[in-house]
Amino acid sequence: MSIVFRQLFDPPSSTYTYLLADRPGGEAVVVDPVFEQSRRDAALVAELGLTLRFTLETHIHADHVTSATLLRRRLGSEIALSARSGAVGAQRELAQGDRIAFGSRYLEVRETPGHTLGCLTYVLDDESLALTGDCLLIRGCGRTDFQGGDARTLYRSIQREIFTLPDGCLLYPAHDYRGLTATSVGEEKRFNPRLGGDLSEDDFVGYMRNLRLAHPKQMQLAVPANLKCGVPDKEQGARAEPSWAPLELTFAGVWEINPQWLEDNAAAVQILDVREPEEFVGPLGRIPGAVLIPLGELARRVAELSRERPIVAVCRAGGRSAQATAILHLAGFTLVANLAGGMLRWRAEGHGVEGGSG
Ligand SMILES: N[C@@H](CCC(=O)N[C@@H](CS)C(=O)NCC(=O)O)C(=O)O
Ligand SMILES: [Fe+2]
Repeated sequence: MSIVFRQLFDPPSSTYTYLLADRPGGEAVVVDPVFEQSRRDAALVAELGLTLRFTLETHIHADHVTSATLLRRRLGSEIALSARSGAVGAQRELAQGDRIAFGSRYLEVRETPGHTLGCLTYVLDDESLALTGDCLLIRGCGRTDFQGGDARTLYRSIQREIFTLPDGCLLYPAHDYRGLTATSVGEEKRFNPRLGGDLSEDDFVGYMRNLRLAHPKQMQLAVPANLKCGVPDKEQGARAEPSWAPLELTFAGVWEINPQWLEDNAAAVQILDVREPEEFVGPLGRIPGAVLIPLGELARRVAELSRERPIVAVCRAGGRSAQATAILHLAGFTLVANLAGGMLRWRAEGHGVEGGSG
């Protein structure tokens, strides 16, 4: 069976996070997860039916906080990073040649310092792809002016550990600032403007000395947090999670509540049915206490809803009501969720119905 591979993006930091699993429904690793995207990434793992074994860091990031600890708390994954990273709190400290097994596959660890002291490149067992972190970027490379960076060290890491892979080996970096997604060993050997073609180590050092990049905006916050594997402080924890109900975020980006919670807490929320009027009085019936505002009328009728009490949107199968939550968010409502599975699941689970047949 074929491997599962997903490239995920965090727009504010231009970070790529990678999900790899040995097979659909198998064991997975996530590389370089971003704090603000932890619910999204956990949703994808769940929707694909995967068991997350490890979160891996390619290095201590200066521009975003890792979600390694958040994912560990949610999914029980182990945290793995370089023994030379200086971080505390990992379950596994990695060094050259280590293998990270997930199901029937593994990633091989290669030490590629230069951007930071503890940079790692992860190479898939068959050398068909490698995750290079900020060591080698697409037609670029990681900066070498902080966190123990060193241009000569980086040059030698790339030559020794990456350019010795097969030319066809695909390379996936931790960042791209132009939206480019992948490259290959052969391409970078020829076309990397900093060290490809006939360029020498001294050419590279000269280039890197004159990069003149501003320091990452998040650096003061990100580095200390990442040295603790992204343990959230109280304030961050509160900001990340809606607290009025045990909501689940789908990979599609919709916050959902399960039918049982709604049945138990119906009195505390506004139940908003967004189906058409004939469906509201039709055979599926409706949830007791639901108010009807058809989806097409919602945007101009939001004033009929309270902003203080949470709103749970309902439709036949959960699709139109998901769009209703988006409309409500745009209108400034913050306490909003979609009823997962709509009336179909509500009835299948045997919850109370008003009207309807059967
Ligand atoms: N402007 C970015 C800085 C990005 C940055 O410095 N990225 C690092 C990776 S952590 C790098 O090595 N960039 C290399 C480059 O842009 O050539 C931010 O504020 O986050
Ligand atoms: Fe970096």
